[in-house]
Amino acid sequence: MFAWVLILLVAVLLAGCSTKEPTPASTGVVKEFTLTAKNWEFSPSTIRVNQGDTVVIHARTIEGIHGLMFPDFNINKRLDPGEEVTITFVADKKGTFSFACSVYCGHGHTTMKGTLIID
Ligand SMILES: [Cu+2]
Repeated sequence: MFAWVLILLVAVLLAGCSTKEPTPASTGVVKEFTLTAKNWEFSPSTIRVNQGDTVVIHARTIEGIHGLMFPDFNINKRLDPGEEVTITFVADKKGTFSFACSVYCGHGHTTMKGTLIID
């Protein structure tokens, strides 16, 4: 009896999942960027891609310890000297979004920001 209830429950859950909105598909276009962080700026500070692009960012710090976060894409990485961090995500929504340093790095920390434009 319990097994049947369990099977029924799993079936209901699976059916529920299949009715979810499909996430916008990637166009298959990959846009790669090399991004450096230093006190207190990102270079480049503006990244522009098209909706559906897969964005690959190779990030590193050339001065101090910083972070790199894209709050709208649930990305938050720490940048330690001598290490390259690769971030990959699909630009699945149009708009202008900000990215910023997520590790306190001194008096310029709060101004350490960049812009992600998705057309
Ligand atoms: Cu910082």
